[in-house]
Amino acid sequence: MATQTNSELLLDTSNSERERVFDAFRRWGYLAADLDPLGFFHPEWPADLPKEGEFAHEARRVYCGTVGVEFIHIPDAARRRWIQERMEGPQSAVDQNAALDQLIRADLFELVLQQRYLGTKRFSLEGVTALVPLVDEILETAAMQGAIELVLGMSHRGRLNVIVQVAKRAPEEVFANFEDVDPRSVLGSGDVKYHMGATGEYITRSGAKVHIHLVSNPSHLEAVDPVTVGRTRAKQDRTGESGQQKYLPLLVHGDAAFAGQGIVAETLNYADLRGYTVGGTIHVIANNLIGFTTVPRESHSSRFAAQIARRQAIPIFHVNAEDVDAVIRVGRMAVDYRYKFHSDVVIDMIGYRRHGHSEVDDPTITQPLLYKAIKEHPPLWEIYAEDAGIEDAQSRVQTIRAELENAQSQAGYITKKPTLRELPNYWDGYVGGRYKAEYAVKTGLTGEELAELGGRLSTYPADFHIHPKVKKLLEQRAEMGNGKRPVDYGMAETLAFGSLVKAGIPVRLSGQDSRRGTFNQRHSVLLDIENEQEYVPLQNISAGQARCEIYNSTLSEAGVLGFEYGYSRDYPEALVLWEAQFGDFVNVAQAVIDQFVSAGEDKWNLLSGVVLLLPHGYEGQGPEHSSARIERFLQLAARDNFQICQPSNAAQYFHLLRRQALSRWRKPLIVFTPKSMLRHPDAASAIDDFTNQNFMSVLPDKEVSDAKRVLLCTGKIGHELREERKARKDDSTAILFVDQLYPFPEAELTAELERYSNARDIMWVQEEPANMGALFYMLPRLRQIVGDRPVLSIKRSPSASPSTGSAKAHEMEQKTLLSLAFTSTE
Ligand SMILES: Cc1ncc(C[n+]2csc(CCOP(=O)(O)OP(=O)(O)O)c2C)c(N)n1
Ligand SMILES: [Mg+2]
Repeated sequence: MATQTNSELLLDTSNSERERVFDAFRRWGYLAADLDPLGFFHPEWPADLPKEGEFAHEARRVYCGTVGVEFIHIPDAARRRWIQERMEGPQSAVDQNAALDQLIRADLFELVLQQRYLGTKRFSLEGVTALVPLVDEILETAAMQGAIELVLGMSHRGRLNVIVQVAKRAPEEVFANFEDVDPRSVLGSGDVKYHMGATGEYITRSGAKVHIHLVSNPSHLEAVDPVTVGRTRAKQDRTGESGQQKYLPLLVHGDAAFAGQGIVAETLNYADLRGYTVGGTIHVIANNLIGFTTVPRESHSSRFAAQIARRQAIPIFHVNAEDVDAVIRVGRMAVDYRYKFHSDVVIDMIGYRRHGHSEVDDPTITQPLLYKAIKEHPPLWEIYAEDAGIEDAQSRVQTIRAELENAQSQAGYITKKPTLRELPNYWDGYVGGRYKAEYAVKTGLTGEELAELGGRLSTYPADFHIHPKVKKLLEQRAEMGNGKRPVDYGMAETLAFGSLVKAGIPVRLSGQDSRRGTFNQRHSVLLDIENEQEYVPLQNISAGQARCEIYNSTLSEAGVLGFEYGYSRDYPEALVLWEAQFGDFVNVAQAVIDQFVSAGEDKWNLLSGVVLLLPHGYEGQGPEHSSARIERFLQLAARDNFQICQPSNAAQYFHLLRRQALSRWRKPLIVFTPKSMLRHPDAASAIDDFTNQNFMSVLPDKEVSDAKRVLLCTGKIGHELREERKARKDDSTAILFVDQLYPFPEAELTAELERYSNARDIMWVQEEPANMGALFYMLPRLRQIVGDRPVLSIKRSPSASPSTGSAKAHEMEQKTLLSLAFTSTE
């Protein structure tokens, strides 16, 4: 009977009363479960649940005990049946001795920190210390399923405890961080101790090793989620078919953050998608029923913080954090479920928070009654020892305490601040830090290579029914490849990708509508118009080529960029790109940019070569389709933390992409990409430009050698300036494109400006308003280069919004800009 599904149950009229009653409990029992150790979160008894009767008692024991499971919303009957059998069948054994030791260790670790470093923030785990036996069980079960690494993303709560109890780092290392033994080594950089990543080795009871990788985490709650999943995916991809089995991601969330942060929904949403799946993530909400000073009724409209996960067809296990055996069994079930169905699982473990949000807060001001109850509540290990009938708990406490105190007294002798982290060896050979000339690489290809690639990239199987528009595009690309037609950006990009995968360098690009390309420019995946079969020329270049994967992403910026950043962290050999639909939407991913892309190396010494493709340019499409916010990236730029470029023609784009993949200098690359210029003849390049040059940070002006005026600019406006110059029959104005804004190409610019030592007017021209664009960044730098010559600027008036909404107003403004660039003298 227990193996029947609900739909079967509905059809089976002879079905017993028992099943009818059980079914009600399977559906609604979680609402009446006993989940809060302190009893503030009251069970609700839905009207449809019978209270009395033999079956009701039996069903109530299973579904309204200290575990409440939401699973009836899962449409797949096999999955529901699996959970039902595990819940209703015999319960597996728990090693209570081991669990007690873990609880004592977790509690005492916090206690020693509390006593020795009073008034320092540590974000104690006390109240949800069952997290330690839970993660322990997750590791034990995962190891049995074949896991070799747990990729763990978590925020502040209990992180230090997890580093010691789970990642098995020596407690003295964590204590040493409290001593702050070597502040000089991190002046102006580094991060607080409860954000640092850690690696370690967990050894299971049967002696198997599981590597622990705790991902470095910013304060921005949940921002680490997509990064952790992306990192896991990269590790899985490197491994091949058994990747999902070997690498298991675990995300530990706070209750308030899980309910409140949209990036959680973004990350859950791509769990089953081809480009993003990791075969299931385990989510644990370390639910202390509070977020700083905010209680659940102020924090989410739903009864449970986990509600957001209900839109997925995944189970949610609510469990009382003080029934440690139940917590352990739920952990076991969750991992088995993940491995069986390759699905995400949520464990909502409900406890409390022993102290204030951090240990310097007094929670009795905001939650006086709750904290009165907490004060009187014994630590979990005491309750557990008593329930389990383990009598030597006190002597275990003394032994463990002595051990920790000894470790603490050693901490001062650790003279170098521990990093708690080792780099995986696939990072060997890649470097960060400041740029050095020796990192330069040759990026051109021979004419034969280009012709061959061009051929491959513009052909498809003979029986493939191609769309007539795509056919035409491919015919044009074939002509571009053999020099009969100038090469446009779309072809330049595919040549760059094709040449890289041919050389064994994987390429992964994702973004909204990126397979076709927002501007109809990419067409990386060809579709047969009769059967929708796919053909990807980039995957059909040569036998031993690397993977080329181009995915349409979900409609997400932060979640997807976080994923790609994470991917780049564990795949330095690959070219990993995220494309914004329009560059304007990049600000939805601002937290990921600020916290990881820009600051990751500074804070954690972690490198990434992720590429951001951000369509940029003022083309009369309104305030949200004009600007990728060049100014924001320039403001973040320091100590060569990333590269900011705007390639002004197709060949420049080609060389830039290849440079990024081929150089051993691993830095994020921000590329402002074209829109209308994608097919503009002025931005197309001769095939020769793909052979005999590299990326140039400054494009010289080949037409004007003796100039009275030098216009400096970046991107589309430069081409418009050239047109304007032609229209004016002007032969005394030179136009220089600055294609690399950062690191600042001082030597190249100096050389170019020296060629025009007679020029009186040096002008920075931009289409962005005065408070945006590269103006604030370029002016002081240009002034330094030109010495006593004045540097002027042409730009739109300051504006609160990037552009006008009127296409006509835009055109008038643009005309004025172009005209002023040639006439203004002030
Ligand atoms: C995006 C973001 N907003 C606000 C904060 C400030 N903040 C830090 S912890 C916290 C409360 C978190 O509550 P919860 O998620 O329940 O975790 P807990 O501290 O209770 O474990 C807040 C608001 C932050 N770190 N990140
Ligand atoms: Mg909380």
